[in-house]
Amino acid sequence: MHGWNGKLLRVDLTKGKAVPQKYDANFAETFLGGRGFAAKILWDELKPSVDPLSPENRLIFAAGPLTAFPLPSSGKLLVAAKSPLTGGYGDGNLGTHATVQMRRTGYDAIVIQGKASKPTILYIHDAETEFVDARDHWGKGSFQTEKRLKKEYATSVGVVAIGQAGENQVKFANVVSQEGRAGGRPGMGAVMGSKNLKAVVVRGTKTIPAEDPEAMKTLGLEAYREVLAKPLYDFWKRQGTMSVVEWGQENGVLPTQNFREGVFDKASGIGGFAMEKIKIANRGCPHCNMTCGNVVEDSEKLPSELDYENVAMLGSNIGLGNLEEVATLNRLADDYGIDTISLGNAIGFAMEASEKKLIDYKIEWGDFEEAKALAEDIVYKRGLGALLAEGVRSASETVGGDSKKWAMQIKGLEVSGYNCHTTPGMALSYATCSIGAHHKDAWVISWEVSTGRESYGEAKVDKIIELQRLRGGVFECLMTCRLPWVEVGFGLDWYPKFLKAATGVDMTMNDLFNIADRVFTLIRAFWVREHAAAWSRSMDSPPARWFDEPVKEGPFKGTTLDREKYDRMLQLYYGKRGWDDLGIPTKSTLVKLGLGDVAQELARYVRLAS
Ligand code: PTT
Ligand code: SF4
Repeated sequence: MHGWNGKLLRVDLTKGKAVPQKYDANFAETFLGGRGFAAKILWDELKPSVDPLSPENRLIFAAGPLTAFPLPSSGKLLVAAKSPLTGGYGDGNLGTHATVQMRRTGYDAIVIQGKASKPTILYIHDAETEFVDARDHWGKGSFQTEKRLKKEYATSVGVVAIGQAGENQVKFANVVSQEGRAGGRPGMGAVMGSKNLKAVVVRGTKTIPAEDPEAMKTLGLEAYREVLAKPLYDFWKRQGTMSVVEWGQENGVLPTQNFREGVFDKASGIGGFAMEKIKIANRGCPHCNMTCGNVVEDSEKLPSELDYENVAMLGSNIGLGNLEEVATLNRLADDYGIDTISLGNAIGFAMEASEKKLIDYKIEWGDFEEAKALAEDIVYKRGLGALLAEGVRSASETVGGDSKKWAMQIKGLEVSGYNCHTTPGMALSYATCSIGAHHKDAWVISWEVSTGRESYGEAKVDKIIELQRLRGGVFECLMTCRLPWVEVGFGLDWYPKFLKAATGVDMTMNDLFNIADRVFTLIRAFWVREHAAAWSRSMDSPPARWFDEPVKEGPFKGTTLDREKYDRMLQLYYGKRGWDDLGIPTKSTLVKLGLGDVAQELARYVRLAS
């Protein structure tokens, strides 16, 4: 096999054992890599209802067949597990040298089970794996951990680590690398912490085998040149994702005060142009020539790397209009290893609950010092922080009142940075995303805003499915960054060519879409199996706030989503996906996608329509 190394590393932390496991070309071509591999392994190996924080859960780091080749933005790593926040499939994607090093060891993925008896670091160097005592690192932030490990092993090693939030098993702790890359929103850091695994350090010296190394080289050079020549390149390098703040404000979708508004009166103070004034460096992921990490100096004079989501959720969503202060919250989140999106939701939820006097705790919109203190309480699970560390769905059950309506989550995952009072397509995209309310699978909102936000029609449903195939499928399985395509218009036609040069396998875009559908449907089956007893259409329902409480400010004042129209749109979506009225894949859909064995297993838990 070429392109794929054809090998995974299986690690059992309880036994202190690591063994290589081969996989064949059929597995590779059926599931491709990254998310495809993770979904298949989790489906096959986890008994339903297994506690996500128990040793039985699998923590998977996976690359794809294009990862780490000298191709645009190929330095991405998927981290996946059953989520402790949602009880369903969970994953995230981060740019890190660890993925490059892992591929050079000869492994395409590391699958970790069990629990170490004491804090441990996994050190993988080529064919060797060592289990290193990490008691010295426990209790430290992810930045310090990575710095020390690089000093101990070599500056060239790749490191992924958890901070204190992962150690304390905060349900939305994530995994961090390179002091500013973080992934695994639905609690992948908590799963790592539950296994007593502080960090994975990787060093590889092998060459990743390509089917046609010459073609790979030529294609890579041409592709990098094309990225550089794109008209949008210069502005992208200046602002990266930060320009979305101004765009969100203009279009009334910037999450503000726990998503009750879509405009923020201090938006210009936290946008891309404000960021440019305090930018001190640009950082990024390996193999990327359009790096987008905007490093600024925060209010404590320390570097912090900003992206749109971080700023929207820790800025406008909590009423904070000072970018240096937002940057401090963001830097702390990276160091603690906690997801900024869920953190911004949790703090916004607390601010609203405090305002409505539903909790005996005082925290006002925009109060930076209180927000910082609460963030720390969440990480260390103190007082109100302990409640919020379970996520807003769980917190709303204790807080009571009408807080369930404005606990901004779907399937337990907090909503990412777009207010959807006026954008039904984005609401449906959140509702049907494979991990809960995240924009990664289908960021349909920009298309929706420019083509007619008021529509609940078929064209929108088709667009969502097309994006889910591309973003949630092709990119998450090939495991390269999607932003060259999304942000500067790098052509999609490059990817089958890259795949052919890397693996020798000819796949058209349609073949890739077929794999994407297989993986997406398998993940859906995983969710249904886990939640079989309680499964209903309400699993795919956005928060009540967007239907029941009109926005009071901005260009769309007085607007809400329409429940009946949303429901019809959801039905249309189910039909196009080949799912039944409850959103469960039918037997024929599963069989058509080569998932006949999944159909048999799923039928043990729910009634499958034929
Ligand atoms: C992603 C989510 C996002 S989406 C952002 S900013 W974005 C937040 N980033 C966080 C962060 O930073 N620190 C932190 N403590 N928590 C954070 N939570 C949020 O997590 C990221 C980029 C970005 S920036 C995006 S959109 C793209 N995402 C890609 C993807 O998902 N797949 C893919 N093939 N390519 C992608 N390219 C882009 O990568 P999750 P990164 Mg991220 C610091 O993690 O769980 O997937 O959620 O990894 O290396 O920082 O790159 O406006
Ligand atoms: Fe990383 Fe940004 Fe480059 Fe994507 S575009 S690989 S997120 S630096």
